[in-house]
Amino acid sequence: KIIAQKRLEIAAAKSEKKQSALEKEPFFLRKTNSLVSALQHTEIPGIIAEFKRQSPSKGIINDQVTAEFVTAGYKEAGAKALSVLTDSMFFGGSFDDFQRARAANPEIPMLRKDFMVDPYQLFEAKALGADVILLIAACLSPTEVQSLAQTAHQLGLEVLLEVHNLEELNQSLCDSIDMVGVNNRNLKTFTTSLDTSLELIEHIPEKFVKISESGLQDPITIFQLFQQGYKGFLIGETFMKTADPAAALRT
Ligand code: IGP
Repeated sequence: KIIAQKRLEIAAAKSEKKQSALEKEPFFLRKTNSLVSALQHTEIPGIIAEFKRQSPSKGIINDQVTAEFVTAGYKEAGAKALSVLTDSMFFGGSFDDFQRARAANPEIPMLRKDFMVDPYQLFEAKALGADVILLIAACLSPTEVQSLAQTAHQLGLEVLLEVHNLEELNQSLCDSIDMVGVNNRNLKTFTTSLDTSLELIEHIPEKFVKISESGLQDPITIFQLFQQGYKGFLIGETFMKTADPAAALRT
């Protein structure tokens, strides 16, 4: 359902703005900030703090705060990177949120969080000022993963491959991936289990930076996963459900 919706959105976007027009936007040639470098040799868990207004599982999480306020606060509180949703239909995100967050934080790696299914979206990501894009193994064939990852690299974007299980990992992992994100949220039931991260880590080759995603709430768990080899921790709801998300990161 999500993918069908994306295809419609992309077709509309393409007729409004050609790829060649995206290439002329001011941010398109900007030098990106590397998330791999920010996480690779970190001696403390790297928090990737997410700006997420709503989700299919929780409905509205927070509609009282702006992207620039929250993300500037996240950075100030020590986040290593930011993730901003650009999907509007399911997550209430927007390009405007992303651009405001980028403008407020020029120097931090930023992930465009969306369902990427077409190379056009990679050009969009670059024009928005993104540094990293997400490829979700559950939504793409292994060939699509590979070709989108290659195009992303040609544009200077880093690639985070998201997997939920061993099958997705084994099928979709390829050399054009920079980082592997293990999503603890089961896409069918929406429940989260840290066992997913604990079980998959040993199957991810050394050279990929590893990130644990979703359902992370307490520092003890994060340190436990860090000891197992995860460098990055993608956290949205725990912060966003509070009135001051950045304050929640600080504590
Ligand atoms: C953040 P949480 O449970 O901390 O809010 O999760 C992030 O992992 C989650 O938003 C996410 C997501 C996604 C959202 C992971 N993969 C793909 C949209 C699309």
